[in-house]
Amino acid sequence: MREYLRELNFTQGTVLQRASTNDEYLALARTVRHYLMSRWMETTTEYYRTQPKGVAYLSAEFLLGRQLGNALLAADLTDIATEALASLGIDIAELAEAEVEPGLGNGGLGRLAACFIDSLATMGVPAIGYGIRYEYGIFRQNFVDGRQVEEPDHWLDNGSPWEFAHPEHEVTVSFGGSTERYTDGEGDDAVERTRWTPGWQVLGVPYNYMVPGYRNQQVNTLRLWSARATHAFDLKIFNYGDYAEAVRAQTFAENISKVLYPEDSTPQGKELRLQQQYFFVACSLRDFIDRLLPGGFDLRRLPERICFQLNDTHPVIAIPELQRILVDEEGLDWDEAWDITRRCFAYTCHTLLPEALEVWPVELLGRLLPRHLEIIYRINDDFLAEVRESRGDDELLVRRMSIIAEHPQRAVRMAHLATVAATKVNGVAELHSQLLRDKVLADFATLWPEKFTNVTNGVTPRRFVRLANPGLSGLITEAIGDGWVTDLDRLRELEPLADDPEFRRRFREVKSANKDRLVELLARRDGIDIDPGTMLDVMVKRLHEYKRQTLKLLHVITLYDRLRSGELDLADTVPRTVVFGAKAAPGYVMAKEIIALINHVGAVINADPEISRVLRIAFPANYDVTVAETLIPAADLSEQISLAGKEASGTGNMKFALNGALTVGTDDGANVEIRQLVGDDHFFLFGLTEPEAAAVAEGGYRPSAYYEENASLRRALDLVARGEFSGGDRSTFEPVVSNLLGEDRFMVLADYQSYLDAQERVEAAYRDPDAWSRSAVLNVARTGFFSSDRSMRDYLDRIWHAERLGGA
Ligand code: GPW
Repeated sequence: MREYLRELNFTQGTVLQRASTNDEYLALARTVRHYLMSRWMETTTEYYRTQPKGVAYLSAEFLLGRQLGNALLAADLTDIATEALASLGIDIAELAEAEVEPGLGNGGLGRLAACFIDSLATMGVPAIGYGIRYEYGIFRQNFVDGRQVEEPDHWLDNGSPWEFAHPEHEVTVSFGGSTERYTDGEGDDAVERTRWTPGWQVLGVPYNYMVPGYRNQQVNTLRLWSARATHAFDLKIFNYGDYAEAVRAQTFAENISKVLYPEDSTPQGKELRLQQQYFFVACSLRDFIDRLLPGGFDLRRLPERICFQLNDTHPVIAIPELQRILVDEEGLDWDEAWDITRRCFAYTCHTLLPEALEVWPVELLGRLLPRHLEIIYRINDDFLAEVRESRGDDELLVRRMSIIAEHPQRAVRMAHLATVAATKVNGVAELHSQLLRDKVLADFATLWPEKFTNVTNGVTPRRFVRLANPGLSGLITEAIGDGWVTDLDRLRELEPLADDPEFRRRFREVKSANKDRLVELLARRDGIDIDPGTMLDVMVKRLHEYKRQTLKLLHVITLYDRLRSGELDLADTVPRTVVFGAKAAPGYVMAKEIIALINHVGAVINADPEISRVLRIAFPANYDVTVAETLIPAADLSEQISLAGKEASGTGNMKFALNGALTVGTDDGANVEIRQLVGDDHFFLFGLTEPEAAAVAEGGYRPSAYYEENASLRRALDLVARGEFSGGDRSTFEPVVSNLLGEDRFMVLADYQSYLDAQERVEAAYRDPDAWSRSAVLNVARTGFFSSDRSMRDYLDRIWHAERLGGA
């Protein structure tokens, strides 16, 4: 309290009576931060002193979510702070609302990185996260006439109390220019070397963020890089007197960390994006070598000290960068350097969609990073020689495996580069890893079977259960103690309580209170009115055709159609609120059409005085981590309905199950493992399996056949086509309809009937609240496996072999 007032007065420069909510937030944030500071410094010095083997998680995205609640929780200060502020007449919840979440990621991939660094800190693993401090995070979504409009996310407007700039640790990063061969040394000692003369440079300034472990004295670091113009640029201002030109140059440099690319699973081959990628990995490698290793460290021993984990291909340019450092700067010979480089990297693949695999045109890469392109060519030559040696002269095979694609243009396949170099390659769920081995990277898996492994994703129970669902957390702790927060397998101990009527009643009470919280949030934030007495059926994730939001929508339209025609009795229908949350990549036209369609269908249904009593759509704009934290704990039904074989894992699916929602889902990604753990009776499975879907595709999929044969599907699609949801205008949603009827790449129509059947089972089950809550409790009890702590143990055992210091 004294500390808080001091911050308010001396740092924030205000007094209690005049402080704004933002002042109050900043003062509390600084108080907590101050409290964690000594742990942070101790953790850092301990790592430096003991030089254990650690992990550097390289990720272009860290979707952190708000920091205050998590920091208070980790420090065990929540109650103290709440009471102290209350005695000053301040509501801590209101104050926490002032924090703008750092949205430095797009979705699943970025949020996974945030969960992983939380677990690493909690488990006492020597780890550092490296990424980019985007000035603008993921755009803010608004709806205008139901259509998505993007607004910039200037999350740093009020300053962030969580970051610590370290301009004294700046790193210089080079781009462009040319390379030349030269002879180093004389006579017998003479060796041929390469010199890279860059065309331009920028500075990377690191910003450190605390990553507090849960109540364990451990605070790890997330280090995000911000681009600045070099001092040389500054000097030129004075030397040439061309002030405007120099400032322009500055802006040019700073553009690199200006904005997060908002494409998810569909990379944009933009030059600036490649600049971002190289910028942050070059800074990170330099930083690790120069600042985290002792002076004079022999880089031949680098693999004993670090594993660089590559979060998808975005940081893969780090591979030729390390090779360049070892060969060009350290003077190691190629083979020795390559052996070291390979042992320092591991690669996680997060997709199965071919269009999500990054490729960089040789022309672009060679212009931006000429030396790296040469190194990639050499890596490829050596690799293809190895392939020919072990597999004979199979030119088709060689072409398939080459790091360089020849068509449609010469380009570097980053996933191939990563796979060739990495010690281990992992997928993010059992099915996904299997499909990587069998399909996407099959040739590589044949060559190096032992390189491939799986680590099923996980989510942090601290944020997504303990913080987001205090009601459920209290109930669990009362039943089995609080050990589950860092040992989520202990949720198993709840299993017997699923048969305890009193426990189930209290579980329902919690769910109902969570729904009330959501109702309040949606009313206040979006002016959306929903009834907490209805089943909450939730589909939240990025808008992507493979995730099949349209399948959910066709179900809703069918319900609407049947209610309207009287085929379904209003009085005998389980009332539902279908909640959508989804951002579309700004350039993804079809995704944006689907958003508009959802909103238009919602407008029609919600305006119907009769039908809206039992069926409503709620689509709050700008779904983010903060909304997720209120939404997920309130959900009854979790929609995980991607076409089998397309969703690598999913992590929302885990968050819902852990918060006691039942899943309606396909046999895809981690759904498979969720269903195995919770049991068939407590999971609503539907749809084609991956082999079935592959067979259908093979045999020539004809979506129109389903349309012709299924009357209810036909009626739903016809309603859209006839303009029922677009004021009679048939052209508005024609592209969506004709895409489904013509191509339907993700087999929405093929799975429609199966999905409808599953939803009938959902409805039947929901009519028995006691049986439903028994299933819900069992979902919680049996999904402790999906803690990201367990994911980290798997990475440690299978990939990193790093040491754990203290920790839980
Ligand atoms: F395409 N994921 C994501 F693999 O959120 F790069 N963004 C992406 O750009 C990619 C994957 C990429 C997601 C997967 O779609 C999801 O299934 C998975 O749970 C998540 O990454 C974390 O592994």
